[in-house]
Amino acid sequence: MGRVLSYLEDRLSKGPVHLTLIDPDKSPGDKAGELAKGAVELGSDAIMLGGSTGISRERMSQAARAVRRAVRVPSIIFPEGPGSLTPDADAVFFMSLLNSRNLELVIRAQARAAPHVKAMGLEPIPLGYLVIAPGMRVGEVGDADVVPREHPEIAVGYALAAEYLGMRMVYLEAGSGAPSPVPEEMVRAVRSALGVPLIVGGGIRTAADARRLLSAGAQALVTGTVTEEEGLGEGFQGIVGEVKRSRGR
Ligand code: 1GP
Repeated sequence: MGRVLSYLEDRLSKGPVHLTLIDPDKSPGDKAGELAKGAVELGSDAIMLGGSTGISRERMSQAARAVRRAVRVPSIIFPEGPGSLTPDADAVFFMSLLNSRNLELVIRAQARAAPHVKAMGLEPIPLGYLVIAPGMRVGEVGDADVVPREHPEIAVGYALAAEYLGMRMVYLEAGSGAPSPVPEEMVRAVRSALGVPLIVGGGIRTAADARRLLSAGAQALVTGTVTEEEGLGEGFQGIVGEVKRSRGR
């Protein structure tokens, strides 16, 4: 098993984790490093790099180098395609957009990217990525057949299929900036069926959001917008605080 996956699994064995998503377009270079440093000091467990569309390799590399200088926790590329890969990060969520209608995002881009991942020495973390309504921009550009919020059983089917295909984690994504996160009912249903760690992201803005998702069984929470819009203030601290608190239980 790769170093970053073992780090995450070790942390997850002790309780939930928090992942800070930094967009190298919105927080380029040293700004990404400063944000990562602050987030990790407050208790975030790893840094994800990605976000908006069209991040160039140069931008991704600069941000990854700055993050590597600033913190000791792993940096993981959250890719939008093969163009944003860089050897300056530690790992990549090697993911399939499970409910995309576009084969490009299910497997074809991955087939083109895989040899580059190998050549770069980036650790691939196999991940099933499922877009839940409303899905926001990723739902649109990903041509996702979004899972309706009132149908947790559909999410359970996809999540279990991902596990049975050998993916090591499943990510339920409501979409960056979603007005509300993935419904608790859906998180609960998926978690009770799933044997691999469950990541939840999209629309988590407050400590109360985090608390609800954690008590429904989310094992990793991803936040991006809250830091982009409010910095590392009350919202971010409240979310990370909830993750740490539920780790202590
Ligand atoms: C997006 O799930 C992540 O891919 C984070 O979403 O920006 O809404 O925190 P937010």
